[in-house]
Amino acid sequence: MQRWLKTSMTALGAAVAMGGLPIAVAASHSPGTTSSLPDLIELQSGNSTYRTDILRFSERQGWWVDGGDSLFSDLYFLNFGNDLAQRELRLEDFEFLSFSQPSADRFTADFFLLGANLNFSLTSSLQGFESGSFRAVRQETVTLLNSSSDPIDITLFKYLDLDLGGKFDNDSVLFADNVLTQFDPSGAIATLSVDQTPTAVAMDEYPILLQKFYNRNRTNLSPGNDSLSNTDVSVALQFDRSLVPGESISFNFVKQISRRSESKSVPEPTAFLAFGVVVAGLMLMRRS
Ligand SMILES: [Ca+2]
Ligand SMILES: [Ca+2]
Repeated sequence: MQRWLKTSMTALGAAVAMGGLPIAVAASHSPGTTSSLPDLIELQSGNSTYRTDILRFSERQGWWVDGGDSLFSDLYFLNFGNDLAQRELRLEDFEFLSFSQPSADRFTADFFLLGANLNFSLTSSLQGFESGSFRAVRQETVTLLNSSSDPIDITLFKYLDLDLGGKFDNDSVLFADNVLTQFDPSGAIATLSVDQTPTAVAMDEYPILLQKFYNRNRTNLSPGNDSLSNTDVSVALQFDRSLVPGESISFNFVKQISRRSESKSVPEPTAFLAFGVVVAGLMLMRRS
């Protein structure tokens, strides 16, 4: 039921084509790495599966924990310099460099942009746990390297939409001390922690934030509410940074899905079965 962007993508493509973006001209692929990026990347570990299109919003991506699907969007955008007419870039605007998936639970994708003056590297890993634990952890590191001879002012955005408990319209979220916590009435709870302090954190009802990243205007989030309740929440973090020549910066994001502690007692086999039926019913309702 995350239904909005499909039709907007065509207009978006036209906007990109007309935008005159500073996209790099040529790529030289490193030996020993994959020469193309999969449309959909899948990670698996223990009780959890993560499926993602890292380039663009996709309804096919998700994060499954013990069979329950938390519709999941996790996207990055970048602004450069101070030209207000230049909208932010998406990963699909970058020049693809390499992709590797050394194991079922990890991948790395590398890009460059600005005429190869900036490298963007994304490493993503999944850690699942024992079946029935309703717990999984994803770690994601974004590294930016200024390989030019000039300073680069950069803004990194991380957009996040996680629909907990199989329903998208009943979540709440709060941000404090660089930790974002999301929860819903089912008892499902998710956290995102980051080792860098954001310039701004915005939270809003879907799809307001996503529209900001997919329209033609340059996005600049302003610090706003630090909580939002009982709706289809989505969140964006903004990091303003400046990189001198040769400088790199890394952002480490850790996302965890779990139940509240009072739900962690091992359920009776019959109760567990009933819970599974409820979850399956919710998924069917949402997708019908
Ligand atoms: Ca929910
Ligand atoms: Ca949501």
